Amino acid sequence: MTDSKPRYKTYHHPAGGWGAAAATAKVLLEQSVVTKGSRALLAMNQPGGFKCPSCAFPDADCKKTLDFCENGAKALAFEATKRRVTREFFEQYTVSELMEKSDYWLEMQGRLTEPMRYDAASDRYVPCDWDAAFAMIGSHLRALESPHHAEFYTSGRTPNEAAFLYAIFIRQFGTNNFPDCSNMCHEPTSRGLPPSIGVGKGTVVLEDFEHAEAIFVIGQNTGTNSPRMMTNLVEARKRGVPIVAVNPMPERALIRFAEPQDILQMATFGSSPIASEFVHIRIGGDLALLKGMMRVMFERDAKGEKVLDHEFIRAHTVGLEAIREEVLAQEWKDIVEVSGVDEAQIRRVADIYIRSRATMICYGMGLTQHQDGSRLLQQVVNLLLLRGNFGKPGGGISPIRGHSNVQGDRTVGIDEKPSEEYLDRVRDVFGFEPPRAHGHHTIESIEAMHDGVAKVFIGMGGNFVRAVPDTERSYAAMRKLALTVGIAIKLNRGHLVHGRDALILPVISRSEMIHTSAGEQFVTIEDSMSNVTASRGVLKPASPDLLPEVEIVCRMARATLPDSKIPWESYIHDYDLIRDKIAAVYPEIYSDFSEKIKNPKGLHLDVPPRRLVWPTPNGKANFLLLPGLEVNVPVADPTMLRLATVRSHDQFNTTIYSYNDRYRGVYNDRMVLFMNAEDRSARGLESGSRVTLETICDDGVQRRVDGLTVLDYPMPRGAVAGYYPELNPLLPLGYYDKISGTPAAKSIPVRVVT
Ligand SMILES: Nc1nc2c(c(=O)[nH]1)N[C@H]1C(S)=C(S)[C@@H](COP(=O)(O)OP(=O)(O)OC[C@H]3O[C@@H](n4cnc5c(=O)[nH]c(N)nc54)[C@H](O)[C@@H]3O)O[C@H]1N2
Ligand SMILES: Nc1nc2c(c(=O)[nH]1)N[C@H]1C(S)=C(S)[C@@H](COP(=O)(O)OP(=O)(O)OC[C@H]3O[C@@H](n4cnc5c(=O)[nH]c(N)nc54)[C@H](O)[C@@H]3O)O[C@H]1N2
Ligand SMILES: [Mo]
Repeated sequence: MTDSKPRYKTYHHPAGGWGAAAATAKVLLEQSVVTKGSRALLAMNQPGGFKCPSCAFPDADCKKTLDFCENGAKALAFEATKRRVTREFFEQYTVSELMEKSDYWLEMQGRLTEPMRYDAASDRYVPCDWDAAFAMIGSHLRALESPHHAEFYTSGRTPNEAAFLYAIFIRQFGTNNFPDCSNMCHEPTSRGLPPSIGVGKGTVVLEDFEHAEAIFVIGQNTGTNSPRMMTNLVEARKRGVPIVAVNPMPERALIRFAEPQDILQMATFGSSPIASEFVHIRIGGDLALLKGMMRVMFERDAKGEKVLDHEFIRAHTVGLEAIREEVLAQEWKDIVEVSGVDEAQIRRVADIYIRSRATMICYGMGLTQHQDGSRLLQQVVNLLLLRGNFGKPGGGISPIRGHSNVQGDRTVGIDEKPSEEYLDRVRDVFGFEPPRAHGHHTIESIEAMHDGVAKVFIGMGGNFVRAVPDTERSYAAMRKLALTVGIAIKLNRGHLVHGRDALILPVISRSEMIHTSAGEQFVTIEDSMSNVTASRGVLKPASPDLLPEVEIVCRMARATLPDSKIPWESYIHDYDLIRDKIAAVYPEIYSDFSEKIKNPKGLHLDVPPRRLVWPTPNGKANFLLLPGLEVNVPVADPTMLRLATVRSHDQFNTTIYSYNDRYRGVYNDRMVLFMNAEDRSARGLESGSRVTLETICDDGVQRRVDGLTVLDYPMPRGAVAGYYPELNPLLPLGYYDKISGTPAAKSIPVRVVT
């Protein structure tokens, strides 16, 4: 913990600009990576370089020499740090002692350097060579009564080549248990969109920003979580394109932004206004807003105005009439109450949408992390279909993905519910019969651990126990396991909450070079807009004892499946051989992969709705109904507040870079609760009071977090926000979207107890 005192003050400057430049310089300095880091920064997101390990937003057209952003630089600095976690470090601390340290402290210890094994007698991690580590994994997995007793997690930084082979290895082992970070993130996109438009991905590409006539940014904190997208928003704004931001928090960068790469703007301390409409939505109020907008359209259509694209609707869609009837049955009074937005603004926003001939709707966790997240996204599609916003430049749906390769991992087989088509291809290409029964998503994997069914957990990246809901229960579930394996670059909580046996396996990171007997290798990454590009590290690995993720997968496979006919050893050395197999399993999108990836711009994976082709069972785009206005089960408790757990500006998921959240004016503190001043005084609280939050849930478990400082913040009434992962103990395991399994982390029903 930093020893400075907490400070709270309103941030008056634009987001980005000199503040961002200064923060970038500071973080590079602190991690002692100035020269090394600057060299790496020059190679980041450039042809021949590596892909930024931070977010999944695509790169601009390489026009700029320094196409990076503050948070990309932070992610890189924390990877390229000079600090090291060595065997001497592990000698110094027992695991119980390490458990007392904060996540921030663990992160600051630096890069892992060699494989370690848990020794129960001393309660310490001790060195263990790679062969012994793989042998331990193999013997645990082979000893299981059923392959379904193991859980194989993936976090979205893992590149395509490693993820593809991991999926093959695990299926040859015999299970589809693939809990994934996507299960907590954009799974509603992957599961909700296919019944609507036939694909579980976004339909826009970067150039669409140049053609859009209106852009909606719903439930996404762009300036912090996808800063490179700010460039596109600023450019669109300069063209006079209306941008509508829908958010319960007036996120600074969505209101005003100075572009760090625009030297003139920085020299003059200028900034561009971003949103032309800021819609201050209640938490979970988006469905009511969308229905309000649709209601305006149907009302005006009934008066004979040309607000619907009838030609598109007739040619491409099914189901309009049921939607029209249901939407017109919603009363304005209810729409206004549930959304928290007045009718005049809804009409204004609908008018912006109606006037635009090409609209993009971008969204993030503010839409996905609700109990009906998947079906909510289908309503976003409904709105887009009404004006034919597919298959034309500037129109479409744009999920802004999180991890840099989370979409790619899904594409190449990390999927607990794989399609029959994929399984048949795996059988034909690799010559074994893969399991057909669906496996566990993240929540189901924790339930299986809890019930004593799961015995082994392997984490390919990520920080599973910190990312998942119900912290205490999830810790207890992990501790029941026979073996936990953390494949990682940094020490994290997931290595300390472990099974009877436990391994930490350190890997070569995104920014570092991979050399094998066949020469230098590169990996590939798919961004949020389906572009696949090569990523080649430029730095020397943090330690000579690190392995690439591909090699770890292949050697786990060899140790577990000694009779496997798959040439795992060859894949360790030559990644083109892996890409040839990806092409064989996915010929429609990945044909000639090894050739096409030589193009510095990579390849774009086909997204059929862009061509007005709908791979749905009826071959049409479907208007789908979500009755009513609520996306969460209503709670009849007048003391209830809806809690959104969000990211600060200085964290990457469970990695805490600092205790500051500059744009929200919070310094040296993460245990805060953003609250509307009227909600605060209604509870008899002073600004700055310390409170406890308690979850409202009828499953008999008490969930509380103490020591939260209440901050006055322009939240809508009834809505509060605080930081993830500190508030994960409040999120019940059973509180999730049933279609996708995604925890409803943006709408936890809580009350204040003092
Ligand atoms: N620097 C940095 N970059 C990141 C990450 C990071 O942690 N740090 N994480 C990466 C990952 S994995 C992901 S998934 C993305 C996440 O990026 P975001 O989707 O931006 O994620 P969050 O910070 O969780 O916040 C989502 C936004 O939703 C708003 N919100 C909350 N409830 C509602 C609601 O009911 N309706 C609406 N309309 N809005 C709501 C919040 O106020 C917040 O602005 O970013 C990725 N990029
Ligand atoms: N309450 C609440 N919970 C949430 C969310 C929320 O908004 N609210 N958001 C959810 C979302 S969107 C997501 S995506 C999940 C994130 O869940 P995870 O993806 O599991 O978590 P991260 O914090 O991104 O994982 C960080 C760890 O990954 C390892 N790592 C980093 N780079 C690499 C690499 O190149 N290779 C390997 N093998 N390991 C690497 C590091 O050791 C680091 O400690 O959390 C979810 N949980
Ligand atoms: Mo995410």
